[in-house]
Amino acid sequence: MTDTSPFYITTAISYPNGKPHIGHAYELIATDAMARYQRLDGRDVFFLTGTDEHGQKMQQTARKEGVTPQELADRNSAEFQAMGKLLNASNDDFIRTTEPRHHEAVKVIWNRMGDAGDLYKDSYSGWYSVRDEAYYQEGETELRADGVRYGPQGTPVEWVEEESYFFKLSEYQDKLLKYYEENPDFIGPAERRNEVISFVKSGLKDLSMSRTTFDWGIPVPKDPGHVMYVWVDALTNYITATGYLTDPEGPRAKYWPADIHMIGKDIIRFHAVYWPAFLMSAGLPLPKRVFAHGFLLNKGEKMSKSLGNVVDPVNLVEHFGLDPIRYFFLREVSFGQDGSYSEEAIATRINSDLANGIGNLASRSLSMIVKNCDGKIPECGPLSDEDKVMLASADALLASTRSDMNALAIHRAVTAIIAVVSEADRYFAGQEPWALKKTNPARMGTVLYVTADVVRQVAILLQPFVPESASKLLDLVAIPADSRTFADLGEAGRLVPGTPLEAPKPVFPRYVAPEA
Ligand code: ME8
Repeated sequence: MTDTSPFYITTAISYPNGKPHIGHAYELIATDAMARYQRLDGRDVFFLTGTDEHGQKMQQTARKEGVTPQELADRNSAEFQAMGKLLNASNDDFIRTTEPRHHEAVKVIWNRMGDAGDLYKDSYSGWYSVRDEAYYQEGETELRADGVRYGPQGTPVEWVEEESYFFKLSEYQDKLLKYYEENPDFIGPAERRNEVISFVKSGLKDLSMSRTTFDWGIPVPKDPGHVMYVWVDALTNYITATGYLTDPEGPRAKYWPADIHMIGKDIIRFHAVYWPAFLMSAGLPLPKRVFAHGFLLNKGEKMSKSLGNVVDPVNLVEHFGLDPIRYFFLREVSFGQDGSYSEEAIATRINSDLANGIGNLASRSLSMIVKNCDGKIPECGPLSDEDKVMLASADALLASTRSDMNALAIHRAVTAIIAVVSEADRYFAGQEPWALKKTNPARMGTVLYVTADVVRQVAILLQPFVPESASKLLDLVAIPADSRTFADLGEAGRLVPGTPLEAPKPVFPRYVAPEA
């Protein structure tokens, strides 16, 4: 039975204080692959991404650039949306936290926390990192030789003293620990789960929820001298877009709670501590899973707008092509761990797995069909043991990739698919269909049929990762648009003998480095 239930997946919403970098692209590509996988597997998917437009960092950057925060947000949010198009992201919505729908939802959640008795006014004094938009305990900071105090992520902190609303986070310590205990999959991967549990066990202080020393944010209801702390507003985006709070009878309310919040490891505390506590306070269902991917390292160094070592995803895509880049990051980086990349590594991957792998298998087998089988998918004769083993490997991919994807081991799913391509290469070489042409043409037809069906299944399964190229592969084997879902894998959708094929065009060209 196909599972057609709702599946809601989100990326973090990015700060549009600069253009998107490759870290943002990576998160979007990985989340897109998961969303596409679930859609092809029958789920009713809602996939959300967007921009996080309020807060002190936005206000400071805008001032430096001599524009208003809204102008800065408009300009760079457009860049993030353009990046989504460039990356072929299949998000169903793009949320901006400056939109009226978001202001409305944030007020509802704030009032619910207030009604629960969890908000009170006091004054805050402590350390704040504008770059992280985070409060830190003194013990988490460090005064370095340069005379500057830094927070745990290596960003400078400043002393803040102001009137503020507080959230009674301290009262949620035990509730959160109990929740983590009862829901072992709530936080992943395991390193992040351990990190969060030890942070919560070390003791939670009440959280400052509003700021009074600047005004670029959502005003606190009935106390407009305060704007909400940007993370209160930012986290709520996930629920805003479903209309769960503001349009409970609407078509998207069914998507809350989210199945997966996909984020980077630097923002796990906000998603796995503050967010569930806010939701508990507001009496709302909690997301099922928060999964933190690692950081992409540029020559071993963390990239960030503030460090200025940002790699522009547009350049990378223009240089290597979109699907090769998507493939590289999804295959090369163990999802959940940090990943390093270089032009050489990208080139090697493209050539070994795509050009020499699936590209070559498809072109060799399909051009033999076009030349030797009257341009039509051949009849499949009686299956030998080798044929059966080959088809069984391809048929088994749905179950194995489904379990890898559910475990967020994206790289393992991709690896398993490409392993079947290698197996098919060995099968094809071992069966020598070119030699059978004269001696046993019917047997040649069967070998080509089996190989082409492996190409079909591999192409169906590659759609989440390299959507455009996989679709070209499926065109080569003449699979109609309505027979490309996971329900068509295995026996159900076997190639139909007699279907005409055209001479295959190359789908994955070899990467040749431009002359220096
Ligand atoms: O944190 N490699 O926004 P952001 C991989 N607005 N991922 C990276 C990365 C890198 N080098 N650099 C950043 C924010 N990311 C908040 C989120 S959500 C309610 C609010 C990831 O623009 C980062 O971990 O700084 C985060 O998941 C996303 O990019 C946006 O980062």
